[in-house]
Amino acid sequence: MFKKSHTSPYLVRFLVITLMGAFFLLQGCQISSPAEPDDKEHAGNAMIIPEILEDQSADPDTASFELFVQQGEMEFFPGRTTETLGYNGNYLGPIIPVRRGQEVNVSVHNQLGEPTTVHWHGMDISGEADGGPHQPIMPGEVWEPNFTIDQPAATLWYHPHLHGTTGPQVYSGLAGLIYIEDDVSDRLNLPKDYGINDIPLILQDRNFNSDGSFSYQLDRMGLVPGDTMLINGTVDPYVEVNAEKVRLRILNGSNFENFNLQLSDGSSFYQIASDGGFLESPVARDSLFITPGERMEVIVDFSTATTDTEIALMAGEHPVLQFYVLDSEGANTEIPESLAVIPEISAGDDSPTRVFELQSMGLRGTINGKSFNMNRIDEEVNQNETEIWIIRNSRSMMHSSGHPFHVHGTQFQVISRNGNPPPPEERGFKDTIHVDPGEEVIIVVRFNHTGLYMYHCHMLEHEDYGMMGQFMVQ
Ligand SMILES: [Cu+2]
Repeated sequence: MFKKSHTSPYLVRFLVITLMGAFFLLQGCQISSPAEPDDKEHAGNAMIIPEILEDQSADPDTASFELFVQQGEMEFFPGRTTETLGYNGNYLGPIIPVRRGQEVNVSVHNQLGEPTTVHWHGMDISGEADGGPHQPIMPGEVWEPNFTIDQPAATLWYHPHLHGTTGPQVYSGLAGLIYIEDDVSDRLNLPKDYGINDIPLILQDRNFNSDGSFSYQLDRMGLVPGDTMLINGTVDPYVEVNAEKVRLRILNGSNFENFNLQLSDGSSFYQIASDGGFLESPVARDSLFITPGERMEVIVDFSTATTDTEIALMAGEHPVLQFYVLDSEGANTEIPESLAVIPEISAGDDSPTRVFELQSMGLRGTINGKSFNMNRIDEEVNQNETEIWIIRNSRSMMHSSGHPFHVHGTQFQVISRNGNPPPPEERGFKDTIHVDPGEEVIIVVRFNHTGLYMYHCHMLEHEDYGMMGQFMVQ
């Protein structure tokens, strides 16, 4: 599925330039600039592409991974050191590659001086393996969940979920992606060349102090607005692409911030997947509104672009990722007319219905008027029973925040938004849904496993300050 031994054009170019350089140096020549026409000087920093975590199991039906939660250091700005946290590295974590049907075993080693958890966000999974606040990993301990992947190809993610410290731990760098592949994703002729035309984008806004350290400061409204965008842990990033279709797997990994993404030339692109996998067919988009916790996969068609094409990904008014188009064609991939068949989660007239009222004022948010209590089970749900959940964000003078509502342990479907059918991009599987003030979103949901799970606002400071509830599935 992932080509781990791929010889990239960059590697070839690097080797050629290195060999040429060695040759010229031996000749006593000075090299002023590389001879390669593509190798322009780019402003900014080459975007970091996360590693793919090695599956240590030889059996294709199982996958085994080792994650080390550790402290690290980054130089986001030259000459200034930032103390960070990361999985198997200094900042963020590797991509965990799994396949539908695989039994997955993970050993999570907590090498921090504080407890943490690892939550598999978007995974259809038992409560025990979910990695929520009830599965703390103490310093020096190892947590070994195992679970079977039984959901469609999708881009999920993992991050800490200890109650009260999720915000600061994620802010320091604890987050990573999970790629699920299956027969459907195998069959589609989509861009799949990891890091070349299938590129992850973990978007995070951050604030820094002048010494380079992170400035994790809540303002009076309880917000943590960041003035610097990191993509995959890179400040001011650029990425080189071939003149081909490029798939971007986008995660809003920010603690609090929503992003409005578009291309600098205003051109449209195609959304092919939402949180829980492929849409039935690609949806042409001019812009993407993406809220914390959400993932969207899009294809940008660079196949007619040239080396002169100037194009950037914008977040609002700000360019956040510069694309440089190389003088090479790349792979012949498609934006297929149909992507996947999405089985409908259908509810009956007698399906249990629950209402979740979201309210917040500054830092303090509640759901159904309640603040999180780990010793209280808020909802009891029957396994394999389809339910209707109504999520309301009541409008008032005092609070005007939208909230990303996230449900653990499942992928749900949207029935309606404000009484209307959901827009096409919200007709796939979802695990996180934005609800603006005054809005009502109705979802249909079913839990295939048992255990204790969370529902909460995915603005991490709202979550840490109690905008979360828990439900028991049995
Ligand atoms: Cu919120």
